[in-house]
Amino acid sequence: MVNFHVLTLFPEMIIQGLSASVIGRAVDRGVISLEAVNIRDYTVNKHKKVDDYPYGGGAGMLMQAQPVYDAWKAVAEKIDAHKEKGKRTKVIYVTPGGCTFHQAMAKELAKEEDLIFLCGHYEGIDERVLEEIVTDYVSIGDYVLTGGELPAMVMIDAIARMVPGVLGNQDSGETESFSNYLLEYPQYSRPESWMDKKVPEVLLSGDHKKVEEWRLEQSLERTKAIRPELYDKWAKENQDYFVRKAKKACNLKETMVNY
Ligand code: 4GX
Repeated sequence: MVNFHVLTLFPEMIIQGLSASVIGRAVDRGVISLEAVNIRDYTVNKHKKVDDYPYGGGAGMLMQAQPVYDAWKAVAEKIDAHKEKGKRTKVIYVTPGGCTFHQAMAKELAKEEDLIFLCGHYEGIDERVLEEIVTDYVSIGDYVLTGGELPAMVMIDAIARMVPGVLGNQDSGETESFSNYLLEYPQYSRPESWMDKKVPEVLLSGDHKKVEEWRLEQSLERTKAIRPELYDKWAKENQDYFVRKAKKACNLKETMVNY
């Protein structure tokens, strides 16, 4: 169970974007919860303003500290009421200036009870409130978006599917790419022939061992070509695979020690 809390100027974007399909059903079933808090609701400005010019000049506007801090405070106090004392709830600031989000991070964060995401807009947020509340600075990759909502949704989706019960079926979320450093192998469904393209023979053979071998070979081939750094990582951790393969090629028994 993870309770996701999102501090944003566009709460409807978060709710809408995560209400469909797998995540939406998980929320309905109560396996995770999702709350989007409108930062604008917390401004003390009588015109509901939440942004202002950056000191020192420069293009664009900055989100001011006050509404962000008060929105966070409201959420943090609600969390503290139902949580054991002393445990600090992580506040993830979604920013291109953070470290890059990855699968292992998703898996770790799925163990938290509550997660607060802070979505910036315009040119970012006044540094002083970030220093006060943010625990983690995280980016989804090296490109610039118009706001933090999409990155927050991306991270929530990846984290949520690692929460037990979210994927409903037997799938533990562990079997795909990245859990084992390899890219996915190609997959085929009916019909057996489509536009004169046949399903690879081995998949129709019923030989499960052969199928697994073929899939691994396909994954390795793709990973080596497209993501050589992932391939190297896998190869380093699976040296025995290459030893076994070499022995097979020489018609040697697996149990033989050398050559
Ligand atoms: N991975 N953006 C945040 C506002 C902003 C501007 C400057 C902090 C500093 C992004 C990404 C991303 C666009 C979200 C700018 N925040 N976030 N937003 N890529 O591009 O995480």
